[in-house]
Amino acid sequence: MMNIRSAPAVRYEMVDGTALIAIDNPPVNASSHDVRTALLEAVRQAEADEAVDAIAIFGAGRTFIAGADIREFGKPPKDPILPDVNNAIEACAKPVIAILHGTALGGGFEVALAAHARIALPGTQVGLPEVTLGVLPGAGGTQRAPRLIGIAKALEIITEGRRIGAEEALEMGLIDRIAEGEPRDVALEMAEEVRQGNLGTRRTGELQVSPDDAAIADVSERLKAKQAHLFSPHKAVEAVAGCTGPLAEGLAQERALFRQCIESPQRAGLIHAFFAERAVAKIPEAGATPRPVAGAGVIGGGTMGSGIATAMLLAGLNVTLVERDEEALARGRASVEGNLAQAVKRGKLDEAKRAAILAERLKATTDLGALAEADLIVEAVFEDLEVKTELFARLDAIAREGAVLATNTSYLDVDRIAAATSRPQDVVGLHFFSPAHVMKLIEVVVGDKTAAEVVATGFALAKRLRKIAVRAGVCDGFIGNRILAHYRKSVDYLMMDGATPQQIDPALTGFGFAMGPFAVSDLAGLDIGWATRKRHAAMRPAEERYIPIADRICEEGWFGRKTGKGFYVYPQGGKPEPNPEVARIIDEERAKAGILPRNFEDDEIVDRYMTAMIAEAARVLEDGIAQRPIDIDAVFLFGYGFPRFRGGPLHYADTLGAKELVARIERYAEEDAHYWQVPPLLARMAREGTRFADMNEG
Ligand code: T1G
Repeated sequence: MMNIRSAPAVRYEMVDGTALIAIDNPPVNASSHDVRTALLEAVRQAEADEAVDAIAIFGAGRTFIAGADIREFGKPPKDPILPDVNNAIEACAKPVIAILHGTALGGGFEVALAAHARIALPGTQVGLPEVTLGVLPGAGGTQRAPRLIGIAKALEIITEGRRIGAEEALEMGLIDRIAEGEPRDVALEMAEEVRQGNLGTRRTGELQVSPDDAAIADVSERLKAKQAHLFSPHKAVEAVAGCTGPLAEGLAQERALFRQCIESPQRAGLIHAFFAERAVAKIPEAGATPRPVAGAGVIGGGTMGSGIATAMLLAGLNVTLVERDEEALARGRASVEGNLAQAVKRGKLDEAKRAAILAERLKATTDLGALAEADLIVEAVFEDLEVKTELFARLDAIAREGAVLATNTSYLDVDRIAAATSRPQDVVGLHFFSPAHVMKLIEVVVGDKTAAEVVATGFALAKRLRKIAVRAGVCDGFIGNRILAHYRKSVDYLMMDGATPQQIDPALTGFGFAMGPFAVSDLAGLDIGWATRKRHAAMRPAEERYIPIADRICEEGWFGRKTGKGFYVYPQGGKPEPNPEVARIIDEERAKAGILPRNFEDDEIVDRYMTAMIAEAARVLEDGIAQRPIDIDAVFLFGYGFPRFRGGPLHYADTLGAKELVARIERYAEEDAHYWQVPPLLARMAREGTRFADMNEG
């Protein structure tokens, strides 16, 4: 065995004529500058070594290269850039094989495409997910993938950015073989297969590809319809379209288009969203040991309770569902069964598993005592402080020592609920978002006395449910609903002052929201907002502008989609139309208030809406309810349909700058000084020239 030379991030070994190049850059072998430099040098060294007649590249640790190092995006590129490394691999005079395992994605899979053959271990996933990060395969993927699988298939996997399992990749022609064993052993075995002529090798770039203008036109049409507001998928199609010419020209065009994507604000937003999803787990209690949770209790089988129970069952937990009487229990159980049937329909679960879950892991009872042994109990009963404190007092007498007692309240005071027990340290808020078995966000609401390992248990449960937990402090509405309650008023004011719901909603979907605020209210049920406004009535400051339009709609019994009428009317199976009655009510209320309606441009609608959201988010930060701006971004990205390519409200705020935001608020304050107030944090940022991004470290 020849000498082993090592370089940062790459290990080089020569064994019986095979050069073994192991990428070793934990945690995911991202192709950082060190990796690219050492990989290129190792390939050159192997090519020059007469004793070498085959070269194998594989990953150490849990995966092959999982992509470019996205922390380098936005910084000046440092040679060797990955396209150059891949071109050297492809041009190598000796056979180069790539042994894939784990998740060979993006630039990692592009290294594999430049190799002369690709072998995957079972369970490997490959893919070109760059568009999900606002870029495109920029290291040869748009040129080499079509040469292996044709333009149509390449366009599909590149514009969808999906992961492809080893079997499907083999069938498509993206890989050449699936082999069992450790990557290093498979590398030696496959090198021998090449020597024996049992494994063909060829340069992907030399393969011909047939033009397919129809596929390009189809995808372009689809993207225009579905993703008009996104930037990189269209550029990816343009890059692939160049693959029928000489490789060098196609690669040059790909590089130019990739650089355009790198410079786009959408890339910054999507990368921020990628890191936000992971940053939120960095909490003060991260070092605490979560309590084990095998069996959970869910109290309340309504929409939330049955959704929570479903999410837990799908994650493998045993669940005891408790309701107050047989009739409610039957409804709750039926909701869980319905949710699971939907999961089967969507292909998320097979029929046998569904049956097994219902037979073995779901218990339903009206006896609260059945929760005596539960490791964690979540209540999702009626949103009333008295009801919840009474229930927690009962649980205190029933639950075993060390059980985590969680409330799913969406705004009530978790400390008041905890105080109803002798164990406030075991009480935490787990605010799920509806539908609880679909929405990714959970706000973990930490009470004054909540123990660190109880917080850690909430985060561990969220991970197990494949959800994203964000740490929140106690206040009315925690992070998301508190901010929503504030900025939602901005559109009521706009409606009162001259805009209409059917102008406001499209202005905001044009910004990137999946739905406008009035359509969302109709979907959620106008009665919910009505109840919130009634709850706040006693505390509402006299100076606050109150808009009675939604109340009047509710007084007519129009609660939105569920009653067929709200801000919009919902004809059976037809498209929603503006409710003409609402226009009448708006006119009446404007007349009563002596308001002469004025015109609003879409941009001003968006500016007011976003400025109100950012202002309240700044106050949530000042009050310590959210740890960092990135936590608030995560709440809105994963709980409120905030457009992912914008990165979240505070990432978006940084694109405007604190000075601009303060100026806007001061301008709007001339109409309404109570609603439009400059948060001290924002004023300070404007003075100091700082950004929310500066507060995300640590
Ligand atoms: N670059 C830098 N850091 C990365 C990274 C990457 N590509 N991928 C993951 N990390 C960090 C992540 O932030 C976390 O850090 C830790 O690794 C574990 O990640 C030229 C331009 C690979 C499936 O899109 O999908 O190649 O929080 O918690 O759940 O054409 O990470 O511990 O500090 O997610 O096991 C294309 C992105 C890039 C893959 C593993 N590649 N990564 O999931 O662990 S663009 C991707 C993932 C590109 C080329 C273009 C997942 C994973 P920390 P994790 P995981």
